[in-house]
Amino acid sequence: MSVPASGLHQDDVRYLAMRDEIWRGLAARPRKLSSKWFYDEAGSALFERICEQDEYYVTRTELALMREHVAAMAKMLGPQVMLVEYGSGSGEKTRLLLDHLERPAAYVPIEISRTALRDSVAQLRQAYPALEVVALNADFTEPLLLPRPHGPVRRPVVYFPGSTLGNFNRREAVDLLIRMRQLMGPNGRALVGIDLKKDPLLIEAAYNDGAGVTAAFTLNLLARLNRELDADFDLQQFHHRARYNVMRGRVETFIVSRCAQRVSVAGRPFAFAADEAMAVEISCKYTVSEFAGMAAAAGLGVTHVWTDRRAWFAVVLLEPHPLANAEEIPMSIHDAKDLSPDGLPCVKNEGKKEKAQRKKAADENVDEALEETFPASDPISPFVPAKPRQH
Ligand code: AVI
Repeated sequence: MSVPASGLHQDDVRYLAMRDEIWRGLAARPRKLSSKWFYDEAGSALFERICEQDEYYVTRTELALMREHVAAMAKMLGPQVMLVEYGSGSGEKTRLLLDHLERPAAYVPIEISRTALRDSVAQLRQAYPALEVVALNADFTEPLLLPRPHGPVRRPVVYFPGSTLGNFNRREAVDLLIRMRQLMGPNGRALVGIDLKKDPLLIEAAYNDGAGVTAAFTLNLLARLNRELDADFDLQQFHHRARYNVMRGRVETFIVSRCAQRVSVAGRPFAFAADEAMAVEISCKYTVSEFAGMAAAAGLGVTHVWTDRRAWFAVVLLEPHPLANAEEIPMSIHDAKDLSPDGLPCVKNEGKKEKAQRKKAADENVDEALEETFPASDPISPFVPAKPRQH
């Protein structure tokens, strides 16, 4: 375990970062906590159960799509792919891809939860003993460097299944796609799973399953704060609410206070009014052309779309815009010798100053996710290819 120069233990740094972010979210109006806090061990297990619920069509639709088209996908990606997955993924979709890829060069899962990463890597190493697996314990929304596997790599391919991109607002999603383009480099490709717009009732039911698993998943966020930040939320006094906002094309999930109450989080008091809602998740649904517009804003072109017969879900193949300026793309390969003490490669993070600036901007826009829509006049400037250099 590394000890930063300040003398603080790495776990203390993580604790303080979590505490400060949660405090900021609870102090904001409207209150807003990131859905990334859902995924502790209990939350990840609950998410697995959500995927098995009849109402949650997302997982089984994507899986069926993968089963039907994985051979075609693998053929388009070609041989000696370094498969880089956003998330820990030892699941069936990853295995389908690995089974069909021609001589995959390496598999690189990028996962923020160390335990989830360790478990999935152990399973994958067992299932694919000949495959080089290099785990990155990192946040894929941050700048990353890829490892350099031992064997030859023809192209890196970023795999981002599950419609997890939909959990980011449009600006964050475009930023993530830009990082993806930078990470994959000019010859790279990305395979991204997106949930498509459909009957609002079907979508809303998926986030309000009859067995109450999604509600338990949402409220586990409060239980996690009780466990990890010494908070005293009474879970009986809050409820889950998920509604599909048709105009914004997204499910918006809230935790609502049943009564006026005071809660303490890491020693700081917060007062909730009766029926006050706290935003905890968005799950964006796209049309293929909306998604293609976001990809274009990030310098990526859609080269193929696979969708099911009902057009509920799509897996999209992306490649860098041919005129994306190579100079703007930082070198994304580093030697895998840069290991943390427990053997997982470290990633190079942005500097303190950049991080502070980004955090400040995020604080100022804490409720941006609530305000955001998909208008044609979206303020995000589109990707403009750099002019070819004159020699
Ligand atoms: C992980 N993510 C894509 C899921 C979704 O559909 O937004 C998380 C989830 N939240 C509630 N149910 C599922």
